[in-house]
Amino acid sequence: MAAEWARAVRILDSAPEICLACHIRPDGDALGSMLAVAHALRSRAGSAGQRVIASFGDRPFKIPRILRFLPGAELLSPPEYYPERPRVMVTFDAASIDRLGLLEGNAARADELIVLDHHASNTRFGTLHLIDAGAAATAVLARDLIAALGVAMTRDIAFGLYAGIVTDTGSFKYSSTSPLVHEMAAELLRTGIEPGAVALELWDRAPFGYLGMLSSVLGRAVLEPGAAAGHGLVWTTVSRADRAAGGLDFEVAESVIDVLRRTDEAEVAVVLKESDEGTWLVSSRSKGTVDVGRACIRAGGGGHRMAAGFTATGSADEAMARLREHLADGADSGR
Ligand SMILES: [Mn+2]
Repeated sequence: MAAEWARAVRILDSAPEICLACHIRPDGDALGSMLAVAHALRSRAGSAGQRVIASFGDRPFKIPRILRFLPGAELLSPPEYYPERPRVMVTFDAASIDRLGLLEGNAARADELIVLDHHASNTRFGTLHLIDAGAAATAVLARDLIAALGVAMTRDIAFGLYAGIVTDTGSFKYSSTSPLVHEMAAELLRTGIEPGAVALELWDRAPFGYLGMLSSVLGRAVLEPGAAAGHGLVWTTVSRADRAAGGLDFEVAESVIDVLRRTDEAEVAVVLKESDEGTWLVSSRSKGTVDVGRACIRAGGGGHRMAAGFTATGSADEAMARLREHLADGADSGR
């Protein structure tokens, strides 16, 4: 692993142009990690004469509303302007190449493809892999990369990294929250970023229409005590119609799972979110007994033991039937 890091630094030190990409519909870890590294590379670009390009493969190219507070939006460019065949490309938080969306082909053609990730399900699609499934977030690896590049921590870098660790540890609530995560948080907070301001942007605000959406979505939640091998399942859907009523973007659906997962009677919580295009993005959370990562990988997606997801065309009921089947024997594995 040390040799891989040294090789990554050598590649990044000598590249005239570095192309960064995170997974589509980026979350705080994907975009935060990428922007942190973009800031770090830019800060030394003057001396190195390097060009830095950062993007993600969504069309329309839209930074999720809750992430617009991150410094560095001006460092991003739409995927249309991405080099066709990057000489050096780095991916962030993408477990497989298809998670790069419109930039999948660019990644496949890249001469050097450095994969920075913490998903156990990572398919190792690059030429160099900086992958640690034990890391709480890709942001932890991004911090290590920035340190290896010899760039000092700044407030702009810290914003992205902090967004990454709070997103992936659920504000230091998930069991991925290690002493190391808190040590890293301390290092980042010392740059002067305010945790309250980050939390407000990420989770603690929404338009009024959100309340109505939440009310309908939670009101039709279903509890299936016998599902997930008897460990219990709670689930609901967030349709386009639910969002349209309040004029809400897709990303507001992301927070629903955090309410659902409180259910005492269910080990597994699932939210099916309908995209503007009509596909279903299925998110699942486990309290630990059931491996939702394994179930979602079988359903064609990816993720971790405690948090995972997949995408489904067709109806929500079909997607749910598929997941129910995979969850039926997903209990107690790996324990
Ligand atoms: Mn992540």
